[in-house]
Amino acid sequence: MTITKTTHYRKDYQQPNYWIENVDLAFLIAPDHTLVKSRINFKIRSGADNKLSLNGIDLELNSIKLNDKVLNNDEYSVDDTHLHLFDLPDNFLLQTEVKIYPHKNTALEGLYQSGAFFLTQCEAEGFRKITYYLDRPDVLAPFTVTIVADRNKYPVLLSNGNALLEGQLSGGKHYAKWQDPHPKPSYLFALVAGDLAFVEDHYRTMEGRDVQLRVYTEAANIDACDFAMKSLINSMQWDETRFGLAYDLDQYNIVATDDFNMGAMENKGLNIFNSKYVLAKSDTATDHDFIGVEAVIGHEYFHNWTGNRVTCKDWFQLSLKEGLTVFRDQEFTSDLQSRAVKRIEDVRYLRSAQFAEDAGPMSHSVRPDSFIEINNFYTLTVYEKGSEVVRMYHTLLGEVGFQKGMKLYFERHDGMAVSCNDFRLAMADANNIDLSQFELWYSQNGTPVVAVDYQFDEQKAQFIITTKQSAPASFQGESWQPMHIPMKTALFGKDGLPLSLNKRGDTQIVLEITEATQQFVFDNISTLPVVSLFRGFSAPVKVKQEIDTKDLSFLMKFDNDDFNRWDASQLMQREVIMSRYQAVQNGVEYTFPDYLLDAFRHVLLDDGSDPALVAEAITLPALKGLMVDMEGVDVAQLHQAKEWVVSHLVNALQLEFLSVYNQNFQDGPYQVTPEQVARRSLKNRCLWFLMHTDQKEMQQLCFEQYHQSNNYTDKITALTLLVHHQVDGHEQLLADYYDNWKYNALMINKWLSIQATVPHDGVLENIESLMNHECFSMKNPNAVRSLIGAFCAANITQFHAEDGSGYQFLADNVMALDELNPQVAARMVSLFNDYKQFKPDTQMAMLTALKGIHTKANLSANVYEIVEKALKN
Ligand code: B3K
Ligand code: ZN
Repeated sequence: MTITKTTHYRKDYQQPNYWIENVDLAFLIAPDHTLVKSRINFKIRSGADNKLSLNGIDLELNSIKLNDKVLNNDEYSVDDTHLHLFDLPDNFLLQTEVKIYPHKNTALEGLYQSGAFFLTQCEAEGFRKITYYLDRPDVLAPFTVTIVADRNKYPVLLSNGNALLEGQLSGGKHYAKWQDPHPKPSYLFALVAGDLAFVEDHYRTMEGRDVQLRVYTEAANIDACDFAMKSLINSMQWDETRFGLAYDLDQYNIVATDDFNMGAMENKGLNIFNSKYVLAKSDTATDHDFIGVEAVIGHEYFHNWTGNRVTCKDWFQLSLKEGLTVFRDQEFTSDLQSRAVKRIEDVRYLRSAQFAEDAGPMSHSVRPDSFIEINNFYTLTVYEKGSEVVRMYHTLLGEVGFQKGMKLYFERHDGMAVSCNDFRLAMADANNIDLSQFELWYSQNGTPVVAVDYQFDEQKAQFIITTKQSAPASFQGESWQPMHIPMKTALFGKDGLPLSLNKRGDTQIVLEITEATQQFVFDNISTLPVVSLFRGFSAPVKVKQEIDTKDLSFLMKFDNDDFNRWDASQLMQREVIMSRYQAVQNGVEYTFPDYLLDAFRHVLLDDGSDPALVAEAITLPALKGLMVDMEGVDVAQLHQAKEWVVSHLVNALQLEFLSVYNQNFQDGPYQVTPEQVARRSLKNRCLWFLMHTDQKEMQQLCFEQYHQSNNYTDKITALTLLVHHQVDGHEQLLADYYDNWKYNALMINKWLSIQATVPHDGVLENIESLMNHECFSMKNPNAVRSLIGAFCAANITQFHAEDGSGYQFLADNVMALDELNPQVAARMVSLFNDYKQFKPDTQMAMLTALKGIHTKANLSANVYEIVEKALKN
């Protein structure tokens, strides 16, 4: 393998010398190799030089012809990464044949094997491992693809677009020919060949096109595809009603595989999915899994317009398609499930993980300026913060204005490869507003800080909000410029009712912060109001304000913004955990405050509340979320501070937890409806608290839930609690589980994760022995993530064990994995990126592990880039 570690810069963008008019590929699939024959028509870009370098990695070139003439050795050259051609005519046909070895491909990039079938993953730069090509997103061409393979072993042959022909060949072979009329970049190419079963349905688009829909999987899993199919139909319908966008081919195929580096891939007409986001049945999938399937099916489907029809000019513009498509999938889930829960979950994740990324060594802007390995930039910043940036247009313009912007964006750019700026200009022009300052959301990295202050003048009946925005510490540019920040705001009177804020009588307005320091004046405010700011998390910023517990309690009761009501509860809980943590550190007393008990009691017993929101409100902040704003963290002490809070709550409120648990028990058939999901999540959250009592009765309750429930959400919650609390009998449950499910990879991955996250000493030895278990393979990314990833990312206290064993474990496995699958190895090594948050000796131990990786010979560019940046930081 060739390892180049060059930095690529956004400013260096140049169009290619040639464009591609059309592509005709033939794949001859044999068990131990594949021949790829290509016929590509090139046309010079006017004014460009008559030479061309095509990308190609790990290809054996068998033959090369230009306009039907075999090229001599001196008419081209090949190195580790390119095929170079010179003295070319303006128009020409290039024909090549290359040999590749998919069965040896453990990086799962390009054409590879999963079980008994072949499949591809080309984004970002995998196509160059298939054939010589201009493997860049701004080169768009229509593709025709012929696949030839053994008829019995590979009865299903799929590629992009519509099926054109199929037939039998001699020697037990058959072929299929596919044609994709929509010009596309190479990263959207896909091919699948194997023995797969499918479920089929149809959808008639609003334009009257009858689309055949299929979900393919290995035969053993065919009974778990119905929910995915339903989700696909829901996605097609939703995109028509909410965005006015219809599907544009006669076929839509989805293929599920157990061997995949990420969640799924939006290849035109042929999505390839990690089976985790396709297969779901009530006895094997949790509510969360079901909603995840729906969201990812939606996400990939929505890419058909935002990504495929309009794609990215270069990979620095990745957020153009990803941020926008995440926004669209978030809205899809919000419209179909609980909008408030979705928002809470997304923001919780953004604040703990994206804020951390933006404060660490990999901090980059939504539109990065440089990278070594593009696969390292499929980040939370590009995806989740990118989605928040899109959401801010929506907040500023409203649904109608936003959709006007979308319409203009497609009118201008359908069939093109464009930039984040093009999207911003479409939003601005469609609404006749100036969004030039908004560009800073794409160019400045780090999380902006907004400090807020209030003044109230009773005499004048005037209330003033002063905002000061400032640069984050991680900002890497020349000089920070104030950003355009929408602050959704409401004011509440003492009676808990929202005040009218303007002549129209609006009780919520979007204040636009554009200056470093700014004042917003409200007249006719006769008594001091309680302020609800950044409602619904209207901008991805950190807010600094003095807010007392009285106001937090008030907002928890009266704020009519679901998100902010939840946020008030989190702020209060956080405050108590942090006070205890600091008290222990300083050796002083701290008494558990009654107000937190009152708040919990109020939330738990308020019959009028949505159980989903109650469940969220009683979920204490996770350690990762707490750590983001801390320095010198002592993980063990922080964990103990949280446990101290939990034990106080559960001692005082055991009866309440138990009664809410019982009230939310449900009979009847399992369904993934917002109502049912809400009640299960509340009930299971109560069980989580009750298990902290360590009482036999509560453990019994947990066993009963495990044995009697009719759904996997309840079962796995109970099992996890029994295992994590090491309740007598849990070993037997784990053994039975394995026996029941050993042929179901997804179920076994969950079994691995439960064990990887046991928060007790000895867990690492168990993990090491599980790595030798028949069910585990380092070559399978899902297994790696479920065992090694779960331990390092979710078992915080054990990963950060004082003896440094967790860090050594991660480092050793990153190095082993890097030989097999650099993309996954790079994800794993990123778990060291937050090392600066910890106390000095923890930092040192993490750095030692990182340095160990750095000295390894032949690191992939993927791992090298992450480690290098971490060490430079
Ligand atoms: N576009 C793909 C991600 C590709 C990742 C390449 N390392 C899935 C998605 O975001 O929809
Ligand atoms: Zn995507």
